[in-house]
Amino acid sequence: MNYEGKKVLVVGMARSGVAAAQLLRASGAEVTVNDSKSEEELGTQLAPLQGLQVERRFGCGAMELLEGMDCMVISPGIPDTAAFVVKAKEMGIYVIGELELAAQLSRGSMVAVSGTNGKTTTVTLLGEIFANSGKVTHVVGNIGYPFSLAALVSKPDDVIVCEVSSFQMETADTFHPHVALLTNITEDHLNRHGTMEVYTALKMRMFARQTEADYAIFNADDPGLKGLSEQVKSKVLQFSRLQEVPEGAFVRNGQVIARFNGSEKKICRTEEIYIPGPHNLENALGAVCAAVAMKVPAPVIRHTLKTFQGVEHRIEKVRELNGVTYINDSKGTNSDSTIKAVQTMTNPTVIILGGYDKHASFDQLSQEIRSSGMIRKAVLIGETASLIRNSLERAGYFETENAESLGDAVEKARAAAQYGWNVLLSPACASFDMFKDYEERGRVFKEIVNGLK
Ligand code: UMA
Repeated sequence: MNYEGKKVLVVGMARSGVAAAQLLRASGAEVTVNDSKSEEELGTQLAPLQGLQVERRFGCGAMELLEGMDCMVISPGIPDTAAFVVKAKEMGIYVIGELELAAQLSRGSMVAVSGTNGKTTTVTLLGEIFANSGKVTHVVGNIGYPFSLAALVSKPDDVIVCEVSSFQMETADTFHPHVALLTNITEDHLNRHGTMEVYTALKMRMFARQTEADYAIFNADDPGLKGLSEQVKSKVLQFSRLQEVPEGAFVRNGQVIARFNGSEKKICRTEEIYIPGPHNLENALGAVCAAVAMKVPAPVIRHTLKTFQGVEHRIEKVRELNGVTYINDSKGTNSDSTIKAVQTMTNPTVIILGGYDKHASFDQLSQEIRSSGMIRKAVLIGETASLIRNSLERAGYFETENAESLGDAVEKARAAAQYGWNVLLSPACASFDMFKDYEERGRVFKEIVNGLK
């Protein structure tokens, strides 16, 4: 699509929308920007629009701005079922998401990563692998850096590593990554997508435009992905920490092996991988597949796996105080992610749980907490506090206490923790009831913990 001279409405003026407006102006579009919040509420996030020729319409809905538009670009936080989105489509307006826009206008080879968990670690690791191989690399998308900003500067030889969410896939019709990787699928975002079938189908859209010249990578160990690799037209690679796979990456006698076009390469031993836990071994194996498909030499992959230290807010050690280790896992925004954090704990732990209600079940997590033996107390916060308490009690776990705020939760966890224990923030919920996003929640947690005397 050529946006030169087109009238485009950009809805949502947070990270994605602001970046989309910049990209559209650079492409010669006539841009109107809109947010239901007022200019005052939006505050400094509008700073990048300074000096940009765009029409500003804040503090109103998008419905009244549709007339005369050729195209509308929406942010991931806006569902495609929103009344003004449905209306725009009825009016014949071309509606796309920010990710789709950026993908259309960017240059370079694209590697996309989606899945319920492990996306951020995998894209960050891949970003380091490609950068270490000498490529100009852009790590973009759901990770928090809008793809549109990279599209403004990307060159044909660059590599773009894109973290893709199901929200973004609702409005991504021509999205076509050369390599696409699915980490796993477990229950999440049902408040928006309704059913697991819809959620899974959205993740699978990442492969829809691929051809035999492209690569589709699947986690062979994840029951949620069973049968999905049969739906794609591209070359399939798989990864597994439990069994050998026909093509892809796996572990044999403690050695990570990449098998590609029938020949095998030793990458490294599993204990050389810096990031800990079985879930991180899966992330590393997925990244090995994508890197090999992109022809990165094995020594570069090996070096990066040995040195990559993981991502902020994911099982991140904050500090030790009076023999208690405080761990920030604010990125634990769904039950499966928190289960993985619980499984990584090797000392008695007080967990802080709860947040925004995504209508998910906590029963599997509750079973894990009861059976792990490591979780000595759960301090509950946010909208879901009583839902989680009920679920834990159904599982036979009664060591719970409610807290008013994150600060109160840290105090209560601190009081309960004994020498040698952990205090783990891993809420199993999104943060939107109390914070802007999981990053803010993680930062606040770290500030509180670092302020403890
Ligand atoms: N808005 C309107 N009208 C509406 C609805 C919303 O104007 O009808 C406005 C809001 O007032 C607000 C803006 O839209 O100003 C919010 O847009 P947004 O929620 O899309 O926020 P962004 O900052 O652009 O963040 C988005 C992603 N957010 C979501 O998917 C909810 C970020 O993913 C992503 O990092 C960012 O784009 C950069 O590309 C976050 C997320 O929570 C991390 N993702 C989910 C997850 O990981 O579980 C999918």
